[in-house]
Amino acid sequence: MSDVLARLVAELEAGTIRVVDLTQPLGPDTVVIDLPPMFAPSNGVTIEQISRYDEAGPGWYWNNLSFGEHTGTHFDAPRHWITGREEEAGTTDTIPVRRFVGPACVIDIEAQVEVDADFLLTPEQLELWEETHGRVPGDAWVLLRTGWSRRSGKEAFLNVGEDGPHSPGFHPDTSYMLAHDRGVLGVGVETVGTDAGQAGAFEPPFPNHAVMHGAGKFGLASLCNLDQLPATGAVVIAAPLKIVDGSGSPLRVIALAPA
Ligand code: 23J
Ligand code: MN
Repeated sequence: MSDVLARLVAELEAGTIRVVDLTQPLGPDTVVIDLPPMFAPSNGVTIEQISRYDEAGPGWYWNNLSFGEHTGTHFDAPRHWITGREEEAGTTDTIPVRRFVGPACVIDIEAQVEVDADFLLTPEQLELWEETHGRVPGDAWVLLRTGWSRRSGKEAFLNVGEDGPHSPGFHPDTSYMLAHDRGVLGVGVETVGTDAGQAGAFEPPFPNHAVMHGAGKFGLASLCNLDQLPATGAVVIAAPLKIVDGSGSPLRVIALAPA
């Protein structure tokens, strides 16, 4: 029998393993993706109080919630995209829970994004990262550290210009390499979606979504605190709500990291 769980508890207690919250607050101020006007928009967050120790419920506080599945820090399931529509176990309620847990590879491109908001991680740059940190293992979460989570408010976070939104992401070849050659669980980003801001104009449109979900892989959007993780060595737990036939869901993403 493994003693690793007993050691995990002891190291959490000792503080030699930290629990890092990779999740943005979810509330009325949460910024939702702005698609071109010909497409239907997603609702943001509405929180409606049912009672708060008052006539409506003298001893209890609770709210009704309303939001799109792809709001705030959220999970993209394979069937979110048309390329993944045939995926077995492709919705939030059917994905085996084992697949919500995996080692994290954190790729820091903050410096590049500083000078180019449209920066795309290329396969060559991924290979350069691997020269230092080792090959991205199978069933890993690959997290793109861009510093974008430091941008607050709709204007800065979506960064929309006359020619649409500008935010970083993955080159389509990199998405392909991660999904098919490395066999990742999925990718996570600090931006509003797992595709770059300009990716609606790429071929195919939104290639990270198309490639990842077509390969049965997942997405995590609007992450934060990636600067608190090592390049390798952390474990990420990202389990969406068990929405029946859900395409995704807001979730709490946590990482276990060495202190
Ligand atoms: C729908 C259409 C395009 C995109 C998205 C959703 C997302 O980013 C999402 O949240 O999955 S790019
Ligand atoms: Mn999404």
